Amino acid sequence: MFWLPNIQTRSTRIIRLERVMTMENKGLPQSSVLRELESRLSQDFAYNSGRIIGSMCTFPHPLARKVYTRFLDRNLGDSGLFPAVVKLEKEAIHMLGTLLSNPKASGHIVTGGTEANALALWAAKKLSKKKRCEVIVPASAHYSFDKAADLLGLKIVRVGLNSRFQVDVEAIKKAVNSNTIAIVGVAGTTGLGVVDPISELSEIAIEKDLYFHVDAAFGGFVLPFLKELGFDAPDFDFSLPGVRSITIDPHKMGLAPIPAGGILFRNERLRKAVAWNVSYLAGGETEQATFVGTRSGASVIAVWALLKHLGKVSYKRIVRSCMSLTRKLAGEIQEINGLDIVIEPAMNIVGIKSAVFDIRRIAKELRLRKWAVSLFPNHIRIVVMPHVQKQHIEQFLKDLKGIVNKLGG
Ligand code: 0PR
Repeated sequence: MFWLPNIQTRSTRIIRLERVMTMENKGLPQSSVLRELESRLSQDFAYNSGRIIGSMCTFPHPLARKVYTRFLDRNLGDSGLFPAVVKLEKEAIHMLGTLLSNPKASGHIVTGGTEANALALWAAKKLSKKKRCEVIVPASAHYSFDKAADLLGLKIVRVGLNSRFQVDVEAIKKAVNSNTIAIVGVAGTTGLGVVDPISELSEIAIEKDLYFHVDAAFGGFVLPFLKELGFDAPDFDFSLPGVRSITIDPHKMGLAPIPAGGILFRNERLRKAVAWNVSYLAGGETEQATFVGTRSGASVIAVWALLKHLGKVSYKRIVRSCMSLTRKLAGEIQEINGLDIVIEPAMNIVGIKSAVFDIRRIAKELRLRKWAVSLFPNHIRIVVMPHVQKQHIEQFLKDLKGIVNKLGG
């Protein structure tokens, strides 16, 4: 069932539902299409308002926007037509691999973390000789693993967390059985930005000869820089010998335009597990190792451009400023009567909980005040992305205090 609001244009003409829903016979002038889009889309949330504080995406960097629009016809689904883009993708993967302690990593810029995680499980399945395949994931793992398992005919086994919201290593060991093909660790959980004990999981994977995938969709562009900034950031990447693949998403903290996820395999052999030959395209024998066929070369070019332009120094500066606001936010929430943080933030994600108020009620009040937050079963998630500035955090805290006063009184 579709629902579209009636929109009052400048001439106060009401665009009727049927009119909006049908294709024009004689097309409308560009100017009126653009006017209508401006008017309708202005109703959405905008990153630059600072009101989107529960999302892992942000406004793409101006260079990425420029590059993306300039090269938006490039299609990596037909690599023979665009060998220069293929080369840029290899270079981008090489740069990401180097960031993740493995310049020899092989992989692709894909549609997002969902595709990246699914490709990792696909590789694990294809490399395994087992009939009934099980994959062990933390209870905190993103739902993309459930989607992938459904598609690939795998059984997902979710195991519990310890008091620091990391996966319980002993529970993982217990869950391993003869059907297990892979384990997953998360470096920056969706709900709280927690990093699982990746080095311990790496050891288990080696000992039991299991495929080990690390989901650093969010943390991949945070942890390497935190470490260099002197924060206490644990090892999570290819420096740990059991890690076979990593998800790292440029369209989250990498500031790239959507769609840009990243899947990196430890070596070319692993990537080849999901590669398909395509015989008939302009390049002659070509190969695809992604779920999608036709895919955005512009995304890849934008990621390459950002890695080259921002370099480690600028990404570090961005992470430092997000972290300083995160600490301010976390500190001040603890000062508000009846509210607390779930755990000291390991990255720029804060979980707000309450032992006094119904957290859903607080989230509802925040939404009424036009704050776009995410609501998890026991906490509100705030993600301090680069578009979130000090004044936004201050206004948010003011509103939060107002809500607590209202509900408390
Ligand atoms: N892995 C982790 C750890 C994630 O947090 C996410 C998504 C994914 C994988 C899947 O990534 P894609 O969404 O790129 O496929 N995390 C965000 C979330 O679920 C996705 C998101 C981003 C949602 C921006 C809303 C939003 O406004 O919260």
